[in-house]
Amino acid sequence: MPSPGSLPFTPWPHEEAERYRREGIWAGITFDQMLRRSVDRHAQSTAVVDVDRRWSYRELDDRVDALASGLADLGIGAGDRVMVQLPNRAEYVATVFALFRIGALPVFCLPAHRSAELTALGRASGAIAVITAHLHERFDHAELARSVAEEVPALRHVIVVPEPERELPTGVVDFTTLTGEPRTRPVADPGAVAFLQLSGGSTGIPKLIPRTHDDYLYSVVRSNDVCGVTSDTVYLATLPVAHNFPMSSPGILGALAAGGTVALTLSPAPAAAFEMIERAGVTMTGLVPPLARLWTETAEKREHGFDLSSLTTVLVGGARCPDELAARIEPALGAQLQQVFGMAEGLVCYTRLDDPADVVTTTQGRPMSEHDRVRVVDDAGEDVPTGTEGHLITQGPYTIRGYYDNPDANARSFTDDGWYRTGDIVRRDEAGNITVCGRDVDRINRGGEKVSAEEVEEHLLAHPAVRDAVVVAVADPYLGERTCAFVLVTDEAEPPRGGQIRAFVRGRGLANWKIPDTVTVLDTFPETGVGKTSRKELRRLLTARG
Ligand code: OOB
Repeated sequence: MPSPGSLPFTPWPHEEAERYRREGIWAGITFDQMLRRSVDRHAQSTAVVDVDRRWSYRELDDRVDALASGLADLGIGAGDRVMVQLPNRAEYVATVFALFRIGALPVFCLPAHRSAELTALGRASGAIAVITAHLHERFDHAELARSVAEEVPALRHVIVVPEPERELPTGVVDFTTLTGEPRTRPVADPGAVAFLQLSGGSTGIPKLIPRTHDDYLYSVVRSNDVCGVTSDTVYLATLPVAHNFPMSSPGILGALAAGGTVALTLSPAPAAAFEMIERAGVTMTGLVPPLARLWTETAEKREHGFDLSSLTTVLVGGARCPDELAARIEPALGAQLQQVFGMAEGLVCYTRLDDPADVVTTTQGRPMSEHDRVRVVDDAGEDVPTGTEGHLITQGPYTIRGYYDNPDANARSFTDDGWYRTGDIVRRDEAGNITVCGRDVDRINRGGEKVSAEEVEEHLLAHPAVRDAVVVAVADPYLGERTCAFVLVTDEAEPPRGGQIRAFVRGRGLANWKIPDTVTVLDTFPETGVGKTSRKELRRLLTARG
């Protein structure tokens, strides 16, 4: 088992790291220390509210302590990786901080992940445990985790948050039995990796993102400044909370760092989320554009019957927010819009609270830190003039220098001198505001959830009758983009239909959002001049078919 210091990750160059420390950009504390500070200052304030619980900072801290001891008694310790697949409930917060307290690294999984993703994540991270809920949205996650553990020998512990009145399957650890007396523990190195986050749009081998306490806490504290987060903030985690956006932009970690309150909703639909806004006095939340549209349309009808007057700020990001929608959000929800353009690898841009309306509704903002370095370059890597589209590359105090244990991905995604290639095509104006125009990688952005064309193509090709497959994005009025697959099939008496191939892909245990929205069987693929399948041509073809 590698010690935290020997995890396969690429640190910042020594001199740069020294500067970040010297200038206090990296505060030199861990997430555990951050929580303890908030507990000291705000012991009686509400830290966490979910559908049926309300914990003060003191209660949260006690639960974290007890759970940390229970996890340690199982043999989980510093440097161990633990997959966390929990929905938006209070246990999520306790679990993540208990893992931080013992120096173990959460590996952030999403409730929508299924066997294909969890198995790949388990293997790539070398996780020794998985913590999941028993049932979520009628799906049995305990059974899923158990079957994944059979495939991944290193996964020794399956820990499950039970459901009232439901028996847990055998062979799993009941989360509620993990408890023990508080202990004195060594403090982790703030420069060490705190957790592994999943990159949007990974290939079959997931790209894991190692974030250190120092770098991530900086991104959280900067986000708090830019978004005006204080101890009065009540942040509602509407999106699946393991995503980088609701976690840290400014997210639940921002609220906890400031001594504010984290509210969690299991469902992002207006009925559940609006109820929570009224009940917890939510002041801030983060939404992807399709949800922002749903909330806006619901609020515009003025029939929902909830009091949303506590809401002051709505962050929208994860995918391009259409200008037309951006202009409707403030009047409908009575809260200021902040666009956020970020990535789990690091860089986060925000529109500012005092920006003019046209900047807020038509751009995705500018980098949150003066220490972020961004360049917009052409195909040859030369900087393009202001206002011209180009590839966005970036570097800075909270943008990673390499993926976890993945030299191939590093060679593709980072320049030789350590700039992260975001894959985004952008335009920058005189004031530095960035507008996202497109992307140069085969990634579909399905309403904020990323789909790697290559990953889905691999699953399609596993079908015995599929000889070739191409997955492309097609514009969708609600999601922004949806996923369309084109396949060539072998000569058979009864070739499979698109629907059957979709069912096959689903059966391989893929998260729902990655199942192609349509699968079209073609006789041949259109070809480019050099005989290579042209994704552009396929996209045009599908669009022409309507
Ligand atoms: C967020 O993080 P990821 O890692 O799931 O996805 C990053 C990618 C970006 O490279 C870009 O392609 C796209 O998502 N994206 C946007 C966007 N925000 C993200 N594209 C257009 N407009 C936007 N506003 O998605 C993420 C991480 C932190 C905060 C917010 C979002």
